[in-house]
Amino acid sequence: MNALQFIETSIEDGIGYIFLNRPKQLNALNRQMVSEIVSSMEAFDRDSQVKVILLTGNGKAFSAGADIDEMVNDNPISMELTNQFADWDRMGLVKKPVIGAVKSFVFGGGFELALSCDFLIAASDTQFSFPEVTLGVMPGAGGTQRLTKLVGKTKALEWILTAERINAKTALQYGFINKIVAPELLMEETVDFARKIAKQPPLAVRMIKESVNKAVDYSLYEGMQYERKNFYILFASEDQKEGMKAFVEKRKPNFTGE
Ligand code: CO8
Repeated sequence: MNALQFIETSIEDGIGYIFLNRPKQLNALNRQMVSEIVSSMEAFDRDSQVKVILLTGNGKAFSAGADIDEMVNDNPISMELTNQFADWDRMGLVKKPVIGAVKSFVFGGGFELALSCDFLIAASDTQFSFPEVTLGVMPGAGGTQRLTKLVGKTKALEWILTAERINAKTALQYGFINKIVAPELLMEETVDFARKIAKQPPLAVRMIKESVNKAVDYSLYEGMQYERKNFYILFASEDQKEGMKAFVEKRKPNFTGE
């Protein structure tokens, strides 16, 4: 991995940590930072030590969105030529579960980054918002699509057009976060949650994530076919043999990830 300028990473106990690290700018996302996030996720995806990826922000906020200073002079041609959302597409291909621990401001591109996670644990002070409309633009990294698929058109359109701040309680009520925790317990609770997933057999976790994600894009019939193939594939794994043998022998399974 190249030297990282805008994030910090570490690995501990099966969890690959990514910390957004521009706290003075409330972790506003510049292009280099997004590229570092995605490259680190991909490196964790290839690293057998890592079972789960945990993404959070250093300092007060998760992220106040795309770096407006960097975007102010953008034009359509430069954005097309740099293919600036290619990194975001790669993020969607990460196979291991990604858990976001969010707090305070989760705005704009920061909200889109959060919605790219598979799970969100939110501190009770979290505020989600898409303020893009107030800047004369709109969400561009999946916000109009992901939020709408998660909460339906009625609320997504209202929230994106009004730039209203959504608190953690409302987010939980609409089902786009998993859990609300006290701000001082955010990391502890998220690590506990991550450990529950990290101890499961990795191949089954991978196939389950892939299959559930297909439910968002595929018809029920296509999704069922996809699920079935993944179900069959798991019977080629050592962990399936071990998991079922352990059940029959009334002992705890020892999963190896193979
Ligand atoms: N970009 C650049 N700098 C920022 C951003 C940002 N999005 N947000 C905060 N900062 C900077 C501030 O300029 C300030 O810097 P300085 O100390 O040098 O003046 C510092 O962070 C602290 O911010 P504030 O003093 O404003 O802190 P407050 O607590 O008063 O306010 C707010 C916090 C309400 C979050 C406020 O900073 C704010 O409104 N920020 C902008 C939020 C916003 O509009 N976000 C959306 C950006 S557009 C977008 O995300 C489009 C996504 C498209 C695709 C994604 C590609 C990555």
